[in-house]
Amino acid sequence: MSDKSFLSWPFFDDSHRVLADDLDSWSTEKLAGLDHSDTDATCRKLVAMLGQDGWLRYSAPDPADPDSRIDVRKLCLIRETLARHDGLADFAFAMQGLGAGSISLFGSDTQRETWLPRTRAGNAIAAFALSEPRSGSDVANIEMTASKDGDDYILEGEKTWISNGGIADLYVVFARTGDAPGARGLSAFIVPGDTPGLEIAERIDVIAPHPLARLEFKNCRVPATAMIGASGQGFKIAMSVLDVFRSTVGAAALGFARRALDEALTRAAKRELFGAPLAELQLVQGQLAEMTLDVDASALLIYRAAWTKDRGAPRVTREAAMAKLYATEAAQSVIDKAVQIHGGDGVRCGQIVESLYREIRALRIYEGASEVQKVVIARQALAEAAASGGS
Ligand code: COS
Repeated sequence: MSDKSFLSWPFFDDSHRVLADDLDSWSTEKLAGLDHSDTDATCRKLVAMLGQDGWLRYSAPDPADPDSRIDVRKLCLIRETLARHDGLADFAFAMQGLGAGSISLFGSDTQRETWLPRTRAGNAIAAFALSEPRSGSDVANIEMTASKDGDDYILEGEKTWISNGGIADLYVVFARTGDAPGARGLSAFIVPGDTPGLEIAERIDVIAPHPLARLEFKNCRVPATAMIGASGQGFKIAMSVLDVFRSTVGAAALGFARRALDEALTRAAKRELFGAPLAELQLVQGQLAEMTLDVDASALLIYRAAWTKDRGAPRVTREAAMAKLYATEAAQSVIDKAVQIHGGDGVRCGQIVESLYREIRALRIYEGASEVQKVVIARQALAEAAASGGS
């Protein structure tokens, strides 16, 4: 049983506590024993389940409800809880939010009304297509082009490492419209998965399987109405979406770390060594203490970032970068310790800590590698110091 005491922290209200409890019960009932042998099929099934049972309604606001807005604390609680139960379930939920995020935050009424009811119901799978072979961390260097042709744009180029690539019904694609060099020359487009000229060039296998692909766009024509926001706004749209969803990556890492800690605590209490439970060895106690501390420190940074955004801060770039950086790096360390406490069983295929060890690794890379988060944090600290006259 995971520690739930954090739910009484002042970042949350009763609606958050009820959500976390209800989803935990749902996950225990619905995710145990899920067959993962066919990743695409399982992912589709998970999106449908999450949609049917109402969890995806938190991933994008309801276009029919003017008061509906993204609650980042709820997104984080959902990712943390799902990740604690099943990494692919977390992925399925997260990508619906990230994929639809540009439409939720910047789409026109028509775009929101067309797509969000479908992503919220789990009837349309969404993907966020930003990275390219030569621009993963350096977004301003995107090479893919979108050229105006009458009332249309023609997309040419490549995207890679695209989560849900191959199974998505809609891709939000960032391309160069040439309004200005660098970051100011990008725009965002909604591209339905069956658009002629969009091809799945390669499926990419990774150590914790989930749908992932390289996409090619050749003479791929979309109407000008597919553009999200204004021409040239693409970089800011991408960054603003990442500002919301980066904290949730930290939350997923936190879910993995909590599960690893739970597994390690159980193991340490049950497994005997030198005539006593492992838990009585002070070296093991030291590891358990560091793991518990890492979990709470991560949670504090994540829910600080989420609460700050929910309170209406226009930008939480620094808070979200800290949450993602700290929680993903800490989770890697927590899970590594859990593997060590499990001894040989820790690296046995099929063990929970073994799969957590594979699941966590990508989170230190995607949606802004740890090094990018450090750049973001340092730049802001330097800018603030310069603005206040330096020290
Ligand atoms: N929200 C809104 N606007 C933002 C922003 C944010 N979070 N971050 C930057 N901007 C704005 C800046 O204010 C600047 O605007 P002006 O031109 O009006 O001054 C503009 O965008 C360019 O910003 P900046 O100069 O910081 O851009 P850089 O090219 O130096 O890029 C990093 C900065 C490295 C931080 C950015 O490219 C990044 O986050 N990279 C990682 C991307 C990523 O997560 N990739 C993984 C793919 S998604 S799975």
